[in-house]
Amino acid sequence: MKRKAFITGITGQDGSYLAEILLEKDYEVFGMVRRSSSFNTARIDHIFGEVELVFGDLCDGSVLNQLMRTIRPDEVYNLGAQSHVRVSFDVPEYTADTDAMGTLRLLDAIREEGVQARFYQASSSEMFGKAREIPQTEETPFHPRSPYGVSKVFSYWITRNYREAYGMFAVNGILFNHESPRRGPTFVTRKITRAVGAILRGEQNELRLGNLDAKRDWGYAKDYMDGAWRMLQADEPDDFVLATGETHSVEEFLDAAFGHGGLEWRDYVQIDERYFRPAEVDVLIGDYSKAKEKLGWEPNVRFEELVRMMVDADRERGKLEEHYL
Ligand code: NAP
Ligand code: F7E
Repeated sequence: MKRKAFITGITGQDGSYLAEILLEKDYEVFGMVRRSSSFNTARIDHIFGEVELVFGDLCDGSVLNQLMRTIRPDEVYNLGAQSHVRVSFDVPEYTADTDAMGTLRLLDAIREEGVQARFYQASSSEMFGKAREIPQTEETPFHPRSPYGVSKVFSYWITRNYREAYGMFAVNGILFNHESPRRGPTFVTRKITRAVGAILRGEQNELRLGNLDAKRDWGYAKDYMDGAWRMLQADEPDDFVLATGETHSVEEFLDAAFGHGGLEWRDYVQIDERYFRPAEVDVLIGDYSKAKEKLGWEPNVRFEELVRMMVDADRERGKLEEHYL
């Protein structure tokens, strides 16, 4: 019998890569999607016939219970979230409902329905926020700096609590920023690489950005979803950092991306107050040695290659596809 996996957030960047990885491993893949007035499945259209899509929402507990009862998955990956940090300041209550309470609803649906599923929670380096040490490990204390980060801290602890209280195989993947040509267009990396493509095609002549000094540990989303799968195959449930161990500023990303397109970013970039955050996370850099030791996981794609991959994809992309991705 095929193993069954249930993914929330299957229409997102990570969900689309994870679905591909699980299909390659011969899983039966169920993905929860939200009803939308416009198409929201562009990232998974190429595997449309191979996955089973079901409607639901992390804010709707009764549907989560019903889905767990009827599907009875072997593995549950909770990737669904209002994942934009800046937007979480605009919609804090909705962010907490989805990103914090949604995790509790899903864990409790698994428990209530007596489903023997292994559970993966998409935890985030944003939980480290105003980081207490460099680099950050599984032991670094949290100091979140946004409603998004605070919600993810709740989800981290409720996942650990269900593991400790009910013996569930429930794990946190503490993932540092990970990007790809499928990254949402309003995150800074993709905003930059899309702009390079559009400038080279003569469609754009300005790029408005916020804080260029922030530093992030940027990896490749597909590598990280392989790590998420490995966490659920381990002998014991545990929490793991996935990162590259390198940090770069937004300015360095601009240098690399515009440089790869043969452009000088200073000719195009304008600083715009709108993109600054009420509280910022200045520097993140992760130590992935526990994942390397216990899961045999390492990042394959590093900063320079990631930037080139994203710029090349956005250079080639036609206008229509660019609109959807
Ligand atoms: P993403 O591209 O923004 O995708 C988010 C997904 O969640 C989409 O499928 C979205 O559906 C869905 N979603 C949003 N609100 C929902 C709700 N109320 N109920 C059910 N589904 C909902 O995010 P991502 O980059 O793939 O990240 C995946 C997960 O990892 C998220 O939980 C994120 O917070 C976390 N994470 C991401 C990173 C990173 O660097 N990418 C790092 C650490 C942790 P629609 O398509 O309908 O909007
Ligand atoms: O910002 C700065 C901004 O929005 C990165 C999510 O996947 O990773 C992501 O969160 C940095 C910040 O990602 C703009 O101030 C400058 O310092 O690309 P971002 P994020 O906030 O790090 C974590 C790990 C997650 O868990 C989240 O889900 O770039 N920045 N100018 C800008 N950021 C944006 N978005 N837009 C700008 O114009």
